[in-house]
Amino acid sequence: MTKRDFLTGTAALGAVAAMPSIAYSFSKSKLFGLDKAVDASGKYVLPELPYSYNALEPHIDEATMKLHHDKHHLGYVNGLNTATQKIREATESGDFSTIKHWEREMAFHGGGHFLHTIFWNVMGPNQGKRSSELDNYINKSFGSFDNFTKLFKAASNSVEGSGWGMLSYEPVSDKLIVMQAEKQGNLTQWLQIPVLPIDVWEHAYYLKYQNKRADYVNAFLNVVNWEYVSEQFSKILSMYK
Ligand code: MN3
Repeated sequence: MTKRDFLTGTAALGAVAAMPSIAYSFSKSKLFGLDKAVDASGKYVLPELPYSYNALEPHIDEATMKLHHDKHHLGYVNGLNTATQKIREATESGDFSTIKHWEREMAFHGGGHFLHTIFWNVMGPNQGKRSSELDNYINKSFGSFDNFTKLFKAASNSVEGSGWGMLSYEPVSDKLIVMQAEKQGNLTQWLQIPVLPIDVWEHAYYLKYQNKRADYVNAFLNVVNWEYVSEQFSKILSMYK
């Protein structure tokens, strides 16, 4: 193992610490398109949208998608690469005086990069159908799909400030849960695996919906690609069974 390999591995372990469920469990799979979020050298890269910028019209508008993907998401990719590089430099030099800052930066931008990659992929111009497997888990976890959407909307609508609503798999109880995440990860729970995240930062909806987040959350639920989400959920379950 070369020094560079070792240090790259160290940085990767740091990313695992920041977002363990995503970075670790998904690293060997093509779940949610996350294999396109990093290149062969280990550098984080902005994946292309899996559809055109206007494919989600009229629910999510083209201008928002361009800004959100090309500017905001790219910012998280760049921030994560910078943080990773700074942590590598600190590891090489033994000077950890700024490590608290860069660990926060890595968690924030890593959360942003990985969650946005999932977010683009769980939406699409075609909605398909939920699998019976996913429906079974929704029913055993929430009672019904209607109950799930009510909870998902209430949780997403009430995220304080910038953040995410999240349908997640919780392997300890083998159930689905809905959580909020402030910013890109605060308030989340280790070991939960995202299944359906919704970005509720204002940049995700303000151009079209202004302060009406609830309208945007409703619109998001119109563009969820349930067939794709069902397939990813099945892969997640297969990791644990
Ligand atoms: Mn966003």
